[in-house]
Amino acid sequence: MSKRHTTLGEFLIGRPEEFEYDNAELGQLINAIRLAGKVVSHEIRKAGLVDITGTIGSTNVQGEEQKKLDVFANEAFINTLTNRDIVCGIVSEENEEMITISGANNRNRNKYVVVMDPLDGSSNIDVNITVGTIFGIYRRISPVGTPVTVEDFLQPGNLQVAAGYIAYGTSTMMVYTTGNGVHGFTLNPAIGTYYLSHPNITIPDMGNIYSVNQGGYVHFPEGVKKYIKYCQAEEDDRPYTGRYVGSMVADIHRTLLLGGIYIYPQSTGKPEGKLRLLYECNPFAFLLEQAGGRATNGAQRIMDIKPTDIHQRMPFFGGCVAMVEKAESFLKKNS
Ligand code: AHM
Ligand code: MG
Repeated sequence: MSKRHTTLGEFLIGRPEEFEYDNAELGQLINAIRLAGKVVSHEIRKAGLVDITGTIGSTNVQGEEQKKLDVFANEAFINTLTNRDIVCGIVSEENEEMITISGANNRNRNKYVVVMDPLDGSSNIDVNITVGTIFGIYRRISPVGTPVTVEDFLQPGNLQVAAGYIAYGTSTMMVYTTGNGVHGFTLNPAIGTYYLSHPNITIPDMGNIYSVNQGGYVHFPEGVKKYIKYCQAEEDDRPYTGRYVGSMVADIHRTLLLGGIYIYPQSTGKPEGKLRLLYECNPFAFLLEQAGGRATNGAQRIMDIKPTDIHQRMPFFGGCVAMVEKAESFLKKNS
């Protein structure tokens, strides 16, 4: 007898406990994200076939070259989120300023803000490696009926009401949390439906993979260098295995499923690290903690940091609790 599989749509309707706030609205919002994810997934699957890879010659706010697919994904998510009367503002990696959405009849009644990296790891597209979309959702703090403000986006990650990612890998998967565990859904591209494939993802207590771009080794803080040497030492259950895709969605997805630690530290050239607090660090911190893991900047819980800028960068240490704590102990000893 064939097994009955739950779809993402059924999952959202069937779990009223899923959302702390307005179930229907947040459900619609997640629905909008899953829809845009399908559109982007479809486009990415054609990337090697049509003239869509390569750059378009413009740069984004971080001074990085934008790829055509970055722009496509950004527009797909912005359009899908704007078309529903739920979101009052968006911060995207691809837009320098926050995007204000005044909603139906310009009444500014929409309650949620979305932070997103529409296509993370996009330098990997031309070589057919996994990329992803990352998102976090907050309730606005400015009064309903007034335009969204930058303060609505500068909330600490512990106020996220939902966060997740879509990995465009060998399969397209959407993984999200609303604070009730982490659930993963795999897209069946033939019929355009996501099925619950990974219910209640929990990160193993301990792992044997460390993930860091060692090309920057000489510029890392002493504590990080010593922790890397610890990972490589032939002692106890080490050396650990090194794995680094260079696509945070793929590296964290693996870490969630197999355990391990993912590090993007500060360095002499990048004193704040590289990753963005709002739309890279915080969503993954929420997911990792919900899966039973830990995420810090080496000293402080990521989700307790009050952002000061919408594109702020932050060092990131995330993964199995024991491994992240070990890395932190090296940083503390060598500070
Ligand atoms: P992006 O948002 O411009 O794609 O940059 C973020 C990406 C992450 O996905 C990845 O972990 C990291 O940059 C890789 O950076 P590096 O090449 O310095 O290791
Ligand atoms: Mg990114």
